[in-house]
Amino acid sequence: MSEIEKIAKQIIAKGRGILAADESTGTMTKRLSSVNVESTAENRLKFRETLFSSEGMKNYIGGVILYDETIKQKTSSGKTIPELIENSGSVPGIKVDTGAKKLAGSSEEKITEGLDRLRERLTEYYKLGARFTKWRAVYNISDKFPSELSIKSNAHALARYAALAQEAKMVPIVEPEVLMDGDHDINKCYEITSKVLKECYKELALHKINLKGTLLKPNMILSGDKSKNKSNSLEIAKITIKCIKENVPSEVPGIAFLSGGQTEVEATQNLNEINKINDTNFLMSFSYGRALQQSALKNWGKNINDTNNTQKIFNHRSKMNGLSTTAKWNIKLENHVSA
Ligand code: 5MM
Repeated sequence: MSEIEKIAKQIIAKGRGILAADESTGTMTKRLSSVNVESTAENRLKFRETLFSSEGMKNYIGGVILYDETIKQKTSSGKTIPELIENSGSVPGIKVDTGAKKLAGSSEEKITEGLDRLRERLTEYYKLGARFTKWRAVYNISDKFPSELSIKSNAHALARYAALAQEAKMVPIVEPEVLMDGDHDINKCYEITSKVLKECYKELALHKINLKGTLLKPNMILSGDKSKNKSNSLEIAKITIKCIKENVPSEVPGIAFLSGGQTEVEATQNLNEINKINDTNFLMSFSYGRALQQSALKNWGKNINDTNNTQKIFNHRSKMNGLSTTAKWNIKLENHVSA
C-alpha cells in the first residue's frame, strides 16, 4: 500500500474523523464577529490552538484541515501548528483552493480557483508538514442551476487539483458541495448530487487519479433549508447511501461528509444513522467545520481565556461524532456535557 493510500485510511479510521478548521480569513472574521471577538491573526490562532490542544483530538480527530495562515503560525510554546496536531496523533492537512469566484459564462454560479502555481504551493505545504489537501467546489440548486458548465468546469478543476496533490505525495480530499439553500425536496438533492459526483469521477479517471489515495467530502442528501418537507434521519441515511453507492467507485476508501448548515446534533445523528445501515465497504465519517466548532466558539467568545470549558465542549462534540462513525451514538449521551 502506498503512503497516500495509508494516510487516506488513517485519517478516517473507525472512530475518527476530520476537523475542518480551514476557514479563510473572511469566513473566520464572520465567525469571530458572531461572538463579538475581533478577528486578528492572534485571536484566530488562539481559538484554533485551544481546539488543537484539547484531549478530544487524541481519540476522535484523525486529521485537521488548516488554512494558509494557520499552517505557518506557531503556538504559545513555540511549536508549529502541524507539530501540535501531530503530537495528538492526528494528521495535518491544508486547504489549497483560493476560493469560489464568479463563473464567467454563468455569472450567478461559482468556479473554484487556485490552480495557478499550485505545484509550487503544494511543495511548500508538504515541507510545512501537510500530508493531505482539500479543494471545495460549490453548486446551488434552483430551477436552472447547477448548469452543465458549472458541473463540468468544477469537476475539471477538482481533477487537476487532485492530480497535482498526488504528484506532491499528498492525499487529495475532493469536496463537491451541493448547497442546502433553497426549497427543493430531498429527491432533487439526490438527483443533482448524483450528476455532480458522476462528472467528478469521470474527470478523476481522465486525470489518472489513484482513487485509493483520495477521500470524498460530499454533502449528505437533504431537502433544502426552506423546504416544507423535512426528512427523518433514516430517510436521509438511506438516500445518502444509495447516492454514494451509485456514483462513487469502490476503490475510494472513505467518505467524510461535510455538515453544510445542519445543527451539531443533526449532523451527528445523521452520520450515526448512516453507519447503522451502511452496507458498503466505504468508511463513513465526518469532516465538519461548523458542526464541530459552533458551541465551542460560542463559549470561547464569552471569555477567550476560558480554555478549559471551551475544550470540554469541543471534546464532547468530537466524542459524539467519533461515536457516530461506529453507530454508537445516541441522544441520551448529549446530556452529559458540562461547560
Ligand atoms: C470550514 O469552512 C471551510 C472553508 O470555508 P471558506 O473557504 O468559505 O472560508 C469549508 O470548506 C468547510 O471545510 C466545508 O464547507 C465543511 O464545513 P461545514 O461547516 O459545512 O461542515
